[in-house]
Amino acid sequence: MKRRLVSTLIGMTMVAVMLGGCGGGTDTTEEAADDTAAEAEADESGDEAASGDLITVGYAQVGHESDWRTANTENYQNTFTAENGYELSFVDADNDNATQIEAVRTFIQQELDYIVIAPIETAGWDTVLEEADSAGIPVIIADREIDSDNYDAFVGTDSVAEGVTAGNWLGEYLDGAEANILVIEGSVGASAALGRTEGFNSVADEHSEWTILDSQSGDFTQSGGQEVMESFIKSYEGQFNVVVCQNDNEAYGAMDAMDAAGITYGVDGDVIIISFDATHDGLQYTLGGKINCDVECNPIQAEIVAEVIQAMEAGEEYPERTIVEDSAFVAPGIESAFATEMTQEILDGRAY
Ligand code: GZL
Repeated sequence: MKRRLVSTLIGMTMVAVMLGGCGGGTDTTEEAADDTAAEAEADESGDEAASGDLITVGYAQVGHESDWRTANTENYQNTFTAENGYELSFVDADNDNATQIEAVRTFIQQELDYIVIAPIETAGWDTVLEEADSAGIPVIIADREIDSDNYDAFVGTDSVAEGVTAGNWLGEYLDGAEANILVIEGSVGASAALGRTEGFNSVADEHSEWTILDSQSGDFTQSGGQEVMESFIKSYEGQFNVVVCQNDNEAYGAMDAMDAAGITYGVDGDVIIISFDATHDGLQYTLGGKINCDVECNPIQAEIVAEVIQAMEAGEEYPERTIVEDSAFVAPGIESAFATEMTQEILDGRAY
């Protein structure tokens, strides 16, 4: 981690508890999809004087693959507004690494004040981060981690801890019973997928009565989850009793595939479903007993990124790493030391 500006809180890792700040409901997927990498969106006002007063921020977003991503995008677009003092250049990289790196290069050419990156993959960032460093533009890595340390701050969640939570809950729920597990992983090379796999497997290694039959990427999408689950059913029907989906959209696809095959799941079914993200619809399924456990990954991170930028602007100390706190939820009737029993009140109070 480089020290570009005033010294940071050395080695400081903040844990932030975000009270959901984004509105709910509207799907910005179409809007996000319109922002192709070829044209980083900038303020159309063209008013140099006005934009000169605004802090220019480039956000290179993963894509629009999931409900979580939509909530994260909406949070940034609701936070980095002109009335809040920002000019946001938002690029939806559509889950393509080269497109995302091109977007960052565009931000550098535009000499933006700050660059925020939600990296699709952990690898491949050294060169473009060196270019941002040479251009004197601070870089904040958000949501997911990267292999390089050539950036100024990180704001995101702890995916390894999320995987450990899922494993600990399963151990508590099974209480020694056998588990034959299928895993629908997230996008290949994404730290969110790598971390959840590492965390869950670290617990699975402690359970000799557990077998992970197969693990394949569903790319964090509903169609990917359905395709992988259909393939798993062909290979393992009747052999599995747990499906771990590394995000809610994959879980929806897996449920569709199991419905089509007449396989029951959830608290009253033959198959336990564990999911990640705890988005609104995921928690709706959890409340309905279709998802047994949904481990939260909080997408409401833009306000924290804005606080880091404000500290940089003021030449003040800022945290090198801020881990956004997560929780976990289980279906009604399940008692757990690792997760909260879902209620309608909790669902109604969620910001995403
Ligand atoms: C997690 C985030 C993941 C979500 C998915 O931090 O990067 O990407 O779990 C999203 O829903 O697609």
